[in-house]
Amino acid sequence: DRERTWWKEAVVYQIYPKSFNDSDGDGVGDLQGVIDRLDHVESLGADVIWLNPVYESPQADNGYDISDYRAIHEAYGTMDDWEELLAEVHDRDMRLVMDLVVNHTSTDHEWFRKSREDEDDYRGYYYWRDGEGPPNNWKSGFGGSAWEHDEEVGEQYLHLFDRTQADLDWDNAEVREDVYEMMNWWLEKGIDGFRMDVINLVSKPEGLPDGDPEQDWTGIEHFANGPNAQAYLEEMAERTYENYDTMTVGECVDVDVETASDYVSAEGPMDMLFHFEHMFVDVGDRWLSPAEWDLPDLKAVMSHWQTELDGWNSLYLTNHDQPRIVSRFADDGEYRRQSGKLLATLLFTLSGTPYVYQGQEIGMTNYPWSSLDELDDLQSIGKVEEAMEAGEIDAFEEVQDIVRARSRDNARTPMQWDESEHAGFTDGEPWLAVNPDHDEINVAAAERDEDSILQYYRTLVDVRDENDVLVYGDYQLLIPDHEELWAYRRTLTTDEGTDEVLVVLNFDDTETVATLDHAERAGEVVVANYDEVPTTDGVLTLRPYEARVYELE
Ligand code: TEU
Repeated sequence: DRERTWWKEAVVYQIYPKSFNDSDGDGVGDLQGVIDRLDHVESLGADVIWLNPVYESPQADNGYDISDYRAIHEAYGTMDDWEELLAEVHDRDMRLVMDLVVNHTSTDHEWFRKSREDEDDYRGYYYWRDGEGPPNNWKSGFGGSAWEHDEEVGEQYLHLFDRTQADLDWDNAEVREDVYEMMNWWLEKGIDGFRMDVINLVSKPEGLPDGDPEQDWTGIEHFANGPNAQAYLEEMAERTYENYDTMTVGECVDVDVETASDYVSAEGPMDMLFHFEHMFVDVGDRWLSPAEWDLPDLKAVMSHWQTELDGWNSLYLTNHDQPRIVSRFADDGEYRRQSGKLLATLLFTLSGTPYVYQGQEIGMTNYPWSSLDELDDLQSIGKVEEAMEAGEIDAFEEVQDIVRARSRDNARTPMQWDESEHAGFTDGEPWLAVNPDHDEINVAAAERDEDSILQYYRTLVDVRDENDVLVYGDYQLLIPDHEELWAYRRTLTTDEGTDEVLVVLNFDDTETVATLDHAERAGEVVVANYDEVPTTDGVLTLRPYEARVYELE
């Protein structure tokens, strides 16, 4: 599907407002803080900003628990601040994509309050079931049962996430109508699209049947991609964003490439989606069970989506729910700089739209968490507490390494702007600890260093702009079984002829030699993360975490 479209050629920068920049010293990021830093986003060459939720919320899940879809969370500012942000983004010829969280609302939302009082039939807006015990064995993604008993109502309601995030019943047409009306209210304000939170969970099967108890997220085989998911998404698209020039990206938990193709094919209801298959290569069968990953597995998973998806790919290696990539997929010590550039090269030379999460462009690293009360993330806390309650562990220390490796809080430590006390994020007390390595890893230091990861991101954005083969070209994986090297060819044939590039990435901390097809045709170096790239005679010797992109002659 090579039709030229702005969102296929865009680079998206994701901003988690709570941790991006605090303008009023309350220790929490805000909209004016985002406005103050738009020059940084623009200097990267980003075309689109995806802004995580800024709506009114009790902040149990940092804004994914919405209590008013048409108001701005007070700590983030006012609707006037939001209008100013939109205007500033558009003045820079950038676009603003808002986060849409409609699988569930906060239990503080007016709809939920009315459903508890059973006012005007709002009871049917959520999944209320009577009886003492949970009606099925479904689990919350944050640990524990997916059912919460409400003493006052004498019934229980479904929550696939936190107990303060009640699942909306999308089989109720009034729910869908209210959601579409809200979406059109935002579209009329001039937003440029939506990132749609767990949007493939909105349809639950009749009877809410028990799930396989062996699944960590018990019930997921039923509530993911449910019977009406495709139909509701198509109805939503038709009734809302398809009537505007928008970009939509749906977060789809537990989706495979076949199901994904229904959601994002040219006739599908979404432009692209976030899948999770590459986010599970280092995850065991439970959140707390670590698993070693190997490069052939990561290559196989991501290559499968490059070649088998009938539709457009999103390209992401991290976000506000994932750990920092130099810590997870490469080296955040001696080879942090080379690693950050290696992973950026992968992100910008695959087929799809690249998403850069705040801090990724300066190679931010995971935080050395050492106790549960340092954490904010409901998922990390919930999973550890669940294991303690089940008697599987006695103390945090037993799972400290896996929490350090996996906690969503790794991505939520404040953005590191400079080497000052709180990394230039706030003049107050930051809501979450600032990474101690901010004295070296920060935007100001990166700006002063022509060889920084930040400068390399800027180069990659330009390289992608100048080479359509990187956007629209076919993808062919080479040497699939190589344990250390990831090599692939991109090919684009147009009326003007055929462009081919060869990408070779060394995911190891040692020098790695390989012979591979087409290397004998390697010509000009398009971009590389080491200086003095030797010419090849078909044999490539790559230094630790070395990345090279060659034109093929
Ligand atoms: O995340 C959905 C979700 O399942 C992830 O939290 C997933 O569990 C994690 O990425 C893998 O460990 C979305 C939002 O991105 C997340 O921030 C919210 O907490 C969640 O939905 C509920 O709205």
